[in-house]
Amino acid sequence: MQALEQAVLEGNRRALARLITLVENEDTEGRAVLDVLFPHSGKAHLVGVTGASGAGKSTLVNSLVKEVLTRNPEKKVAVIAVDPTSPFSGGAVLGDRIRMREIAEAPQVFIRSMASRGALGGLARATQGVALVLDAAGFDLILIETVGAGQSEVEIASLAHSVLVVEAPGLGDDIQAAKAGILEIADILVLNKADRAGVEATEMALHTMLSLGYAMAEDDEKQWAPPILKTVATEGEGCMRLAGMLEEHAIYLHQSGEWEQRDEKRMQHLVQALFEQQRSRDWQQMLEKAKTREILRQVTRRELSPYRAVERL
Ligand SMILES: Nc1nc2c(ncn2[C@@H]2O[C@H](COP(=O)(O)OP(=O)(O)OP(=O)(O)O)[C@@H](O)[C@H]2O)c(=O)[nH]1
Ligand SMILES: [Mg+2]
Repeated sequence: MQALEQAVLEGNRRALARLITLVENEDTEGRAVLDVLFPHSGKAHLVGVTGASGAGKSTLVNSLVKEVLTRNPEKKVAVIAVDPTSPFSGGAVLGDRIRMREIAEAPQVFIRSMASRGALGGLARATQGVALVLDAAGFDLILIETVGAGQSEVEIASLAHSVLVVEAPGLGDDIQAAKAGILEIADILVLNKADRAGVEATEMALHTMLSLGYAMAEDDEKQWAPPILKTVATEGEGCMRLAGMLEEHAIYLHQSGEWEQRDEKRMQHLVQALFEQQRSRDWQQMLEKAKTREILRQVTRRELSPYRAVERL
């Protein structure tokens, strides 16, 4: 075990991949290594990249990372591509690999795909664990790509310092009010596929929605106004500005004290998730199997309501 943590700290990629698998599987050995590595974490800039499926997130991550490395070849960058849609969508993971092939070969870049298993909460826990490992292993920038599907965007906001929301024209110019939720978590709005028809209309709609959001949240004295950046991810267009904007946001977070605030929230979120998981495990262990089965049967027979069943258990 000591060998594993040592190897990870020394930058051994195979050791890193192995540890990530252990953490993903919530293995006890992985946890023990994480205990030791944890004090080394806390330096990385965690960036969430979210948006509708097909908006161009992976392509954008590829171009953005290329740009970041051009600006600073020393930088160590990791990408976590989360696929919460389906446990069977090996295709999406493969697609990510293809979209990110240009950066995948760089020695200072590490890419990890994670498929969903079980509940969303489990995915968030695992993602946090993997991000902690990469942070402790010395990655300066960690990008977390996830499809914006309801719950997951709220979760990404709770585990990143900066959130990029990727939009594209044609996904409906009548961007419904329902979308306000995802705009709310954006620190930077990326309007990708700016080479497509209808960009202007989408840009106007986004501006309107953003200003509406601001009018409503005027009292919360937020000083960072999320900019809208147009990109053509396939050509790398606009990615230089995006890389610069991310650096600016990190500086803003440090100067305003928001970096610490977000970190605190993230740790609170993680500890709470782990606590709930543990409590549920303890509870399940305490239950007597035969009695539980009998109570469940009573619920199925409609003799007992589910609420009363929980009380009984
Ligand atoms: N025209 C144009 N096409 C783009 C642009 N960016 C990405 N695409 C294309 O859009 C398609 C989807 O891109 P992805 O990067 O896989 O999108 P994604 O958001 O990661 O998709 P999921 O991971 O499946 O949610 C691909 O065929 C890309 O080549 C762009 O700026 N302009
Ligand atoms: Mg993708």
